[in-house]
Amino acid sequence: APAARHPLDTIPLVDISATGLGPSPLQQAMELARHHGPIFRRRLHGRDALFVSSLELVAELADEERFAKGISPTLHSVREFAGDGLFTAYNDEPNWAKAHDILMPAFAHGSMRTYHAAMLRVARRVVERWDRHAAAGAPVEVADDMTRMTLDTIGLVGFGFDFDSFTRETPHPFIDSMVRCLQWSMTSVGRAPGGDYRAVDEAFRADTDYLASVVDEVIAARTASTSTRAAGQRGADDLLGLMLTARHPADQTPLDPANIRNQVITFLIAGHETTSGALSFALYHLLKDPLALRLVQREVDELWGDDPDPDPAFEDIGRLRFTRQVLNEALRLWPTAPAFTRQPRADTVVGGRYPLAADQRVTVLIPMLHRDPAAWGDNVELFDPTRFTPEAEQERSPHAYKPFGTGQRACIGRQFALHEATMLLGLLAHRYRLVDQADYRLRVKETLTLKPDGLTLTPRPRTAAD
Ligand code: MNH
Repeated sequence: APAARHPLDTIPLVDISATGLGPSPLQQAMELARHHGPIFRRRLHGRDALFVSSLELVAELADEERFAKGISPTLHSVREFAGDGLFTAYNDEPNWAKAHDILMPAFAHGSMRTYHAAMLRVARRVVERWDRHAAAGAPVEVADDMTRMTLDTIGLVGFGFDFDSFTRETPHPFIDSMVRCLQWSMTSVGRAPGGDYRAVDEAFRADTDYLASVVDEVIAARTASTSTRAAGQRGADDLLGLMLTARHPADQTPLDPANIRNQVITFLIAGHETTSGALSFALYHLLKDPLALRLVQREVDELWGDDPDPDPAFEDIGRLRFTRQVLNEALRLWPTAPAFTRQPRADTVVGGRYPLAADQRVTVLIPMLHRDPAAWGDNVELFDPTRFTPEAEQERSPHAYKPFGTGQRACIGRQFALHEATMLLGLLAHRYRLVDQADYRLRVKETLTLKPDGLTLTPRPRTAAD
């Protein structure tokens, strides 16, 4: 009798052990998807991972009755420094639901209003810095400045802690350590058997220790000041305030200290790294697409006229519809958290023919979903913000666009990121022309998240003519 077939045998299998993961595992997986189609298995040193990238399959995986978030080996390795924080918690760990319920109010729409002033204050730090570069005719390092901005924003808004990134020559040391930790996680699944990783692991431990010391500093700054803080000063109801004092409605217990530290590190990372990349890609596209920049400028000019130092109101940001479309489209082409993983709740079949066991994780390659012609037409590489007009969105499947993940475990910070990013993009476009002095060619750098590598531009003050 013929040998029994493995249930996944009908799915293409690609063994990449000879080449390894390389510096860009996500872009490597995108290439594999282009060659092998919307579902394939990747084998690396005997370990297999299953990837999908079509609207048809993702629409099934998004069904919360049949699937839930899965923790991939990569995400599992992030637990080395983020533990059972919201992003990396297993669905059935009690601390996930507890922290989710406690922290949710900080992300309700009404809360964004209370963050607006601090977000604006940090956005103005970017403007000050870019003014100095504009006066000197010097280019800015886009991703570095966006990281300064988003780190200072989550620090101030979430934790009342000022990382003060704009008075530093180089980004806060938290950034370098964090990037190395993310890189350690990204490459950990690619380890060759028998390799010697002792030095790498030792360096990693030093970085996780340093991240933990920053967490201690952030918490200590709050607990030391609580007794002396004037009544009514902000703090009690921000993220850290909720973490330290709020009790779970179900059992009236607060978060335990170990979990609080995991949440602080989670929010310091998740709260800035991907937003920084999203802004950097949006600026890349505005640099390369004068018409899009012109349309953003028309929109902000309508609101703020030619006042060089406008005072955007909270409500203004929701009115920046085209600016928001630019961000949406930037996140279509390069979703900066480029993959999420799903796991069946029970044995099932997807695509009408691929059987999946309940323990079989499936990773969605979001940039390929965002390039599926079934959802996006024939010209998928074209940057076109009009893909996100309300009419166009109405006609598209809700599963065609997933830069913030899906379901119960989707991004909690989406409105936070979009408010912060739309405001900054609007302010920058209002004030500057963008000069592509380096004739930049896009290279996408991967550190688990995505950034345009080495992007620089020279901001110039706008004149009456532009
Ligand atoms: Mn965010 C989960 C993308 C900004 C905090 N975020 C996710 C997921 C994606 C994602 C994708 C789901 C991952 C998965 O299913 O495994 N997040 C983004 C992007 C941006 C972003 C593209 C910016 C652009 N995220 C933010 C901000 C914050 C934040 C800002 C906080 C202020 N995100 C989170 C947290 C989770 C998450 C926390 C985990 C939520 C949960 O599982 O309960």
